[in-house]
Amino acid sequence: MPPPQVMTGLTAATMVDDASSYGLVNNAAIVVADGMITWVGHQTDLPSDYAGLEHQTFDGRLVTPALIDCHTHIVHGGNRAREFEMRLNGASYEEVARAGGGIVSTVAATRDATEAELLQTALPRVDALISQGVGVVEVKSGYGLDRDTELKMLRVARALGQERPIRVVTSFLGAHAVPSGLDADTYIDTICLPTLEAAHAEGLVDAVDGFCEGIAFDTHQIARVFDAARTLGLPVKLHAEQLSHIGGTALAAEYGALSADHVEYATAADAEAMAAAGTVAVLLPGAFYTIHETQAPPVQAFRDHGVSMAVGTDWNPGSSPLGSILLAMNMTCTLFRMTPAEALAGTTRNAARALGLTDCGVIAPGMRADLAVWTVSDPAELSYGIGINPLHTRIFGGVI
Ligand code: DI6
Ligand code: FE
Repeated sequence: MPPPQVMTGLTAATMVDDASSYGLVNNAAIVVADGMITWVGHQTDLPSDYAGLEHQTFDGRLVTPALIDCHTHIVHGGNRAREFEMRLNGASYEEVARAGGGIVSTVAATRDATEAELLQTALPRVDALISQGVGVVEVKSGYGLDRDTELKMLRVARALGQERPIRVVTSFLGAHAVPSGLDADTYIDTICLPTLEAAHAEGLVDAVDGFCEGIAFDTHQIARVFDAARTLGLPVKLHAEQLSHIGGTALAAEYGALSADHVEYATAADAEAMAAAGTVAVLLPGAFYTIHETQAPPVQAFRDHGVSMAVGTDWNPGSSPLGSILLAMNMTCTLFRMTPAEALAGTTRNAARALGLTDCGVIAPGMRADLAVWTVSDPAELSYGIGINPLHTRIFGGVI
């Protein structure tokens, strides 16, 4: 085995749970062996067996856990620039959806694309995230709405993790929209649930997601999808309370969901239920911004009840064509009044939690050596800058 790597000259934002904000360690050193963090602390406390090894110094730069984008739809065909133009001519997101646009138009483009084409268009998206220090990306299906295309999307998602040094976590989002020509219940019974079983049998599903909304599926329909997930032993998460309050968050909490996402219309009672269930609130300011939403998620209620908050890009061709996790952090501060420390926790520790991952998201012994080194002196700079990328080095599994 190669000798441990010793990194010095760092300011470490460890993001460890018991820290009040960044868990900062000044003049820090980190030791990595076999892809894992084995030691972190003040450089002066470095154990003697490490102190004698060659050091790689970072000149006082900030190191954070590698960022985690815990909510994306980066595998999809086509784009919806035309719809963007329609909305700017006055149509609402719901009107666009009801007029046959929206998700279903991306479904047509995704069905038409080959697996190779989908991979080629998704890779630059992954590269953009990697260039911003991302080490884990969640990728959803949901633009197939038929068996073959849902499986194709999930295979492409898995392939992204083979083609690039990044960890991919998949979510089966068969219950994303009702395909034209079917009613929602028939779709769930005859297509969505059998496809979930097939995808799980191929090892393509890490979690099961749904879109609980007036324009998609109601709580009873989502509950059937969640029951199927439970039978298969898969964790669940949910797009809930994005455009209206119809009970998705409470349902998610009832099923012990990893996360409830968007949650603009969630209430204090929902926050209480989420806290009791350990369900993470995933905030997605890119969608809020794009669709001109005015109802901000109840951030203060989440704080008051101790709900963990994560932040994602929701990168998708319709409601959030946002390819920057750093910009998502900035937006969650400016639009939702989260603090920069909460935003960074939202793309590290709490994003890991939203994906059910326990080996990343903080800098601590025993964690994977997924790190991001930034040319900034204050961690608040990561959320403060708009369209600025101060990444110096990303380290993935101990490899630069
Ligand atoms: N909520 C969203 O914001 C996206 N999906 C969802 O369930 C929208 C996806 C799209 O418009 O293509
Ligand atoms: Fe989404």
